[in-house]
Amino acid sequence: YGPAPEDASAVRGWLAARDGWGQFIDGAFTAHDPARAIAVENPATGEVIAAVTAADAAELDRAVAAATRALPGWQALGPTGRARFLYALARAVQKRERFLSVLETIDNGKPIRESRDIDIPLVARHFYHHAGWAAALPAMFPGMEPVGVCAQVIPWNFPLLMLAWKVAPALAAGNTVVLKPAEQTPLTALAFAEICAEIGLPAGVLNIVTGAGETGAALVSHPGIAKVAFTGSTEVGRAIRRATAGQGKSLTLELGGKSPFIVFASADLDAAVEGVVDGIWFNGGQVCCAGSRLLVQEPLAERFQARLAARLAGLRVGDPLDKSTDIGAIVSAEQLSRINGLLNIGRAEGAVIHQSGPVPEGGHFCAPGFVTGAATASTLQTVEIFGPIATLTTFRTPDEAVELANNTAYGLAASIWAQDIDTAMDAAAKVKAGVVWINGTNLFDAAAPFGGMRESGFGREGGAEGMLAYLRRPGADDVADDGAE
Ligand code: TXE
Repeated sequence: YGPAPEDASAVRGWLAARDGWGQFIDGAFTAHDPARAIAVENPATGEVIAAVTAADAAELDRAVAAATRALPGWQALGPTGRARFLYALARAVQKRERFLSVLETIDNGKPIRESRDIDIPLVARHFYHHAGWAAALPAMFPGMEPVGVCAQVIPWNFPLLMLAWKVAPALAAGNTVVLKPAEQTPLTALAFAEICAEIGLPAGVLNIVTGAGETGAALVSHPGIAKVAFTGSTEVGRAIRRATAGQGKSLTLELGGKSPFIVFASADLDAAVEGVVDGIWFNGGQVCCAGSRLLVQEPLAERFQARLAARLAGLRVGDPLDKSTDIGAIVSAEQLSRINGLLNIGRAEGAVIHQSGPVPEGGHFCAPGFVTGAATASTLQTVEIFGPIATLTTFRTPDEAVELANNTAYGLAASIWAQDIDTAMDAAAKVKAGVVWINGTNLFDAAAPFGGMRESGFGREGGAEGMLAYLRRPGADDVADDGAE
């Protein structure tokens, strides 16, 4: 389905029903304070659609206190008691799939096809999966206990999905949570807060506070927090690690990337080109594990580039609510100017940027593309662009491919394309990345652990590893990362 008029009007009605949002603390919303308002805009139109309140120190104290009070009751519910709530959350998300998809698209700018077919279904799947984990926990990890009150800070590229990745395992393990969504995209988190209240999730188990970086910084440093989970930029990840060092908090960081997308000569050309569409043009390239460095083996390179250019010309950039749109709006004017700034640096450094045609006016649109002629150590090859643009580089031998792939400070993901499976498997073992896909890319599943190495951070989300990040042995602090890794 595309957004039926009634879906869009339900969202508009929901947005219009409030002048502004306060914090979701202890099961209820506090009053909005216009003096601390942060405007939320629709990136496709620039229209201001809502206002949230930047949480102050007193509100953060109240949120952490509510989560602390809720902890014993949530733990006393036991595995099946908690599983029941996680199933209820999954079902409630499914029931509101259309509403949440439209809201996500209006708030973030991503195409409705993506929020409808990927983001929101994966949110439901994540809660279902972790409902199972809640029930299975005592058998799978006997003797382990929840960590305590968790502070979770998430970015704007997959707003509700990042919430699900963080909240579902934390609650399944018996922790309580204070979560801060990104200031650009807080709305689906607030809609989720309403869902929590509606299904009767015990008050204080999940608290949602809004605000920008200062709010996030104050939250993660709060003395009542036992564990911090962060997804966002490497720079902020570093700041959080520094700020929490010595506080005895457990920490997981999921940061940026510059992931290689290696196409060997034996690759199925059509499949590999479609892979690029999913790898760098999906979500406008605003994906931490985006395949942003295309490495193509020489015999295939010319045909690959021609095919890629043709595919690029066919992409539709525009209204994210139109179900035929491939590429929506970039999340904010700031992010768009960051992308354009990097492209200008690239041009000055001698790179050639191949972008598709003109983009619509009035929103933060960016023409997708790819870059040739960028030297190995140049800006476009080394800095995360976080937009719909990948560099294209050729290589001769598998060893050279691996060397180029690992020539980065990051280590989040890699995608390898080859019909000759031995070559693919050999390269997969040598590429330094937390996740390696073969003949696929950007594949996520709640059962598969995801996370990085090097400057992409540490810790895993999803699967058994993801559950362990929210558990500890009684009396032990051996799971704590205290900044001393
Ligand atoms: O991220 P920030 P930004 C990368 C990407 C992008 C760049 C900047 O390259 O262009 O980062 O994006 C909160 N203490 N990624 O500036 O600032 C902030 O409010 C605690 C990759 O938007 O890292 C938001 O909720 N929290 C990434 C969250 O951190 C702080 C996704 C992320 O914002 C804070 C997003 C502080 N000192 C951007 N400062 C990925 N890994 O997917 C900010 N925040």
